[in-house]
Amino acid sequence: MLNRRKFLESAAALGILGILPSKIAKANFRLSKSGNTKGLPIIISTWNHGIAANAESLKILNEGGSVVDAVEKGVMIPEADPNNHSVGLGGFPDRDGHVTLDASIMNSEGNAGSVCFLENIVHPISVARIVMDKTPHVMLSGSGALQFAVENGFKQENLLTPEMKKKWQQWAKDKNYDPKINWENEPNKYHDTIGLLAIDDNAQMAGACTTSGMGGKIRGRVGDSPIIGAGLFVDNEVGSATATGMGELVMKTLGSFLVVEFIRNGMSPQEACEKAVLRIVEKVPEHKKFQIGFIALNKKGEYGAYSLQPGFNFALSADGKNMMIDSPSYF
Ligand code: SD4
Repeated sequence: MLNRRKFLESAAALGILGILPSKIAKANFRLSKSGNTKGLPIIISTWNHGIAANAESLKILNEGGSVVDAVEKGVMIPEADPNNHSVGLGGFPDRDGHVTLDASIMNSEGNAGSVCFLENIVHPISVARIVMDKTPHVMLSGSGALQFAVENGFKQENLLTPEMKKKWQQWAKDKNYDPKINWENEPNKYHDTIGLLAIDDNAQMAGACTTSGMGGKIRGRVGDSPIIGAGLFVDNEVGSATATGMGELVMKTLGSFLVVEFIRNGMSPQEACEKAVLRIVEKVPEHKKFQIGFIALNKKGEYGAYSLQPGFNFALSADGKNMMIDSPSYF
């Protein structure tokens, strides 16, 4: 198990200690006695595609946009990228060749919106946002979510790009549904779900999570990402968390809610992410076969990340820099 001490040691071995601890130190922002924040905003998001998403989020904040605008617009970048094969347009399809999308969003007022099993819409996160802002509901699914999107002016388009159609046809020859650790990332270095958390310079928090889910999944399968409390949870008084990896494990433990509850009970975001991964280890016997990663922020702007397996990384935008950091892991 790679604990935080070992994580810092390995960071030192990699020669990044001079950078990383100062980043960590600077990221451990405290609310000053006057209530003003120092060093905010902070944006954190999953995987390499987080760099571009964070940059867009930060731009929105710098232009005076709200924190919920920032998280939505941030994750729209990978959603629209046809070369990103785990989110939105160009996502790896389900077993039957359909790209089906899940997304969720939460704002600082504790409101939530989500869509699941949504087809033909490039930006499920924006549909989730409208569910949150304009309806009395939290979650819309499948054809109902699509109907709602179209009624709200979203254009339908085929999300299965020619490249992914070819890859799916190749895969479908034996339809061997055998999800493995970091499975979506092989063999073409695809990257997973984007979960993005932000805290603005007034210490207001929001989060967004969007994905095409498990490639080759059974048609109709919905993962953790649109389930409030599983793939995403934001409590503006306490902190926020989001998850990536095998959604079934996150759903069985209500992972993101658990991380935020651990923070509420006094843990740092790092400790909270570690404890949530441990919960999966303790409760889900098949955990060894899969990857899970959590990232989290607390109200003070401290962040944490932890995964089950090595290989998870996250993008951190803080103190005028936007950088990738490898997460410590249980195994
Ligand atoms: C899901 N958690 O649908 C998402 C996708 C993901 O690695 O992150 N897969 O289960």
